[in-house]
Amino acid sequence: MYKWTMPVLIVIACLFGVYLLADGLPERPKEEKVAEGTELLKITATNFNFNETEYHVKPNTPYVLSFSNLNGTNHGFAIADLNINLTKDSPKAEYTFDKPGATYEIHCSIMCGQGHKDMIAKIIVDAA
Ligand SMILES: [Cu+2]
Repeated sequence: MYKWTMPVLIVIACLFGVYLLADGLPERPKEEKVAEGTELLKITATNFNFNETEYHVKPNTPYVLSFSNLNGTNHGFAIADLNINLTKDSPKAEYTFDKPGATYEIHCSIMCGQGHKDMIAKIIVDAA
């Protein structure tokens, strides 16, 4: 065995460590921002629930609907009456709820497993 092998390996390992420290740190999660006058409605899904059973929104206010799966299998967030379907690949939509008092049914749009049919919620547009 060459006697310089170990020192060289140690130096390479150190350089790699420095590289990881400098470059490998995960980015801090960014606060989600929406334009002024626009509201953010965050929806998350787990097995087999949405984070709320009722989402209240203000009428005639632009909303950004932002959907994410927190854990479990892949889920979707669909508002059938509004033709909105949010998934991992298209997690955002903009919508202005213009009917005060209206209620929209939400269901999971991806066949996710045993609790799929119970993944239901509502969006309720508050009175003006
Ligand atoms: Cu599902």
